[in-house]
Amino acid sequence: MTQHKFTFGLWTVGNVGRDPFGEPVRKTLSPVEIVHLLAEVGAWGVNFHDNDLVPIDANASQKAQIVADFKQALKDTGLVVPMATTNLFGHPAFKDGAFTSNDPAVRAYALQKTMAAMDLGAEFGAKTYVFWGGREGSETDASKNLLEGLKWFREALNFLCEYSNAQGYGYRFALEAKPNEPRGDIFLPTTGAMLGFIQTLDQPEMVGVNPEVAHETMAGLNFTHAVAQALDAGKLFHIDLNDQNSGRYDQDYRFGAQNYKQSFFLVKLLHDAGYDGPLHFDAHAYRSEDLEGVKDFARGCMRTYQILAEKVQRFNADPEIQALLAQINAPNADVEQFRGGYTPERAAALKAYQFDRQALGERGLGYEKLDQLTFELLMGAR
Ligand code: GCO
Ligand code: MN
Ligand code: MN
Ligand code: MN
Repeated sequence: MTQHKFTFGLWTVGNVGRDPFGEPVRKTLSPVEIVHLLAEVGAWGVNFHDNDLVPIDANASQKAQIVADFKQALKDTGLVVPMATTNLFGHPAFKDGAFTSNDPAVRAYALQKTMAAMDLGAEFGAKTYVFWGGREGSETDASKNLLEGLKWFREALNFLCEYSNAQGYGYRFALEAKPNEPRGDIFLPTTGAMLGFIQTLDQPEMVGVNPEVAHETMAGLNFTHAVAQALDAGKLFHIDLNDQNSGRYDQDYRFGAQNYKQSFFLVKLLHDAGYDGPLHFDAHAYRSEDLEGVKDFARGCMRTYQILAEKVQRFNADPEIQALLAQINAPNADVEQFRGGYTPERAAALKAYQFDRQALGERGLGYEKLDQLTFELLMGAR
């Protein structure tokens, strides 16, 4: 298991199955119990929001005890804490946002709470700090000056980058987009929107993205394409894996539970690009499950990833598939002269060249065959 850096949040395997229509179906596990559960199923690391570990109303001595117990559990199991984050959505104070709340006191409190949560994460050696703005958004745009909201969010991130550097924490920030839920509309709703926004920050090199399968899928987008753009920009700092059907509520299914083929293309992209950061499962067990079912859920996420990673190796080594790909991507000596950057000579030669448009349009591409071979490989039929 440890060849992949599989991680879970305290809030994922610790999910008690509460939903808008029903009460918890599972007992609350302590952070220490969760660390032991994750060690038992073979995970590499554990992540947390400040208040997953230390309740929002804990006093100093309670906090010290919780931190000491958690450190001991990590020591006993060998689990690491690669990522930390802030709960800026649970408390009613954040009902209209945190860094983008219209209330300047809420914005200041969000900054204070995040600095304290960064201190906590750093104590455990976390190097990635995630920002998921679950409440940064609106139901009615009558309530918001959207340009002010973006400005406030930018100011907060600039402030916190400086804070991280001043403390010597060495954090890299990872911004996580989501289109909606819990707000009607969340600001910067897609990974692409985040990538654009990052370039407007004071220290863009410190800030990347934490894309999540479910979030792009909820927006009806192709998640793998979003991850490709993040990789291309050198901004894939972290990733949240789960599964989701388009057009539904935020389902947080076990990785690969619904869309096997798309999950395969995602694993293939990560593998082929050499991504070696944490693989974080931001999902939870079905509400039908007890504690054993939670372990089945966690093992299932990791095993599915490994099975798909093995399928990627088969795909990359499959002679028929590779021959087809080689044919699809065959070089064309006639147009080789047009590749590369602009020169006046190249532009003039290209303008004068005669293309056989008819032949270009008639050429069959073989994607049907390629797709069927992919399906058969995934189904174990080849
Ligand atoms: C969600 C989000 C969260 C964040 C988490 C870490 O849909 O609720 O994905 O789980 O990932 O808050 O920032
Ligand atoms: Mn999510
Ligand atoms: Mn969710
Ligand atoms: Mn997430």
